[in-house]
Amino acid sequence: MSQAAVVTSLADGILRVTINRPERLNALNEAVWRGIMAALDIAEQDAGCRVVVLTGAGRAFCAGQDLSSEVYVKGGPQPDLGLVLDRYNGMLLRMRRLPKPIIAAVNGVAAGGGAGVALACDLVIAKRSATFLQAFAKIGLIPDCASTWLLPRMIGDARARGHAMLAEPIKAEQAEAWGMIWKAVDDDQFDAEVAALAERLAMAPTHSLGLQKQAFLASLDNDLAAQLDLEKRLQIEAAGSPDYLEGVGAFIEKRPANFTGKA
Ligand code: LHQ
Repeated sequence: MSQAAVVTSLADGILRVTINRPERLNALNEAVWRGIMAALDIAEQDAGCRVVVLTGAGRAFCAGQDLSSEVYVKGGPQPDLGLVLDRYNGMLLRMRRLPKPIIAAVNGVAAGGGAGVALACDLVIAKRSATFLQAFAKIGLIPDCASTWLLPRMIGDARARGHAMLAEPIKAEQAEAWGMIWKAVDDDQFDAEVAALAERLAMAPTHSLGLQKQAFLASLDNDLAAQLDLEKRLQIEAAGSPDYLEGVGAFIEKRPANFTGKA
């Protein structure tokens, strides 16, 4: 039997999603897309999931689209790239809209669409030895999987253009310094740091983190007045959650809060 392209496990509030094609550096194909979509079904529907950790098996996070299948036929009629990108676009929107935090645990190179998938997560933590590569210019393509939208907002237009047009790998430390990722950590500390971050978010007020995601996503398009209105609406909703009462109660009583994550 062939191995699953994506392996998922749910325990202690943490849904761990591992892209599992290490021999192809976890390149994306239809099976990987289906596996991540199935994991997002679990994340959306299972109240036992309070945080998602997305990572790659072996030495890479994800090398982007599998260039040996689905998108290239030597000398033949070229496949429908629009169909392939429709799949990824839908997946990326679901990730951004998921009302729970997603950690990208970048264990190695994140290239092409794989970089986009990582950067679309809420918190990106990377091994110091990992690199981010907008590989597209090397093969005559443009950055996709949200990179042209995310990068200028994250690192500014000048760096985004240089990073994409020169298609040179950026070290995790540089990515952190540029504000492209949350944190670069020593390789031997990576597993422990990812576990600690995931455990912390699994005990967080999940519902309000989902509302934060809505606010941050909308802020990228809203003007100040619209964003203030949205903050007001979402804050009123957050204040209606049991975790608000628990959080304030814990503060007053000088004890740790015990959040349920519920709405
Ligand atoms: C691969 C891949 C790969 C297949 C390594 N595919 N086998 C979506 C859909 C529609 C339209 C187009 O756009 C997209 C989005 C995209 O993502 S397009 C961009 C696709 N990705 C790339 O262009 C990156 C290609 N890979 C690389 O540049 C290098 O492999 C990196 C820099 C990621 C890693 O380099 P190395 O560490 O030197 O590893 P390697 O190149 O030796 O790769 C190891 C193996 O993995 C090798 O196979 P082999 O049989 O020789 O051991 C590679 O062929 C295979 N592999 N990436 N994307």
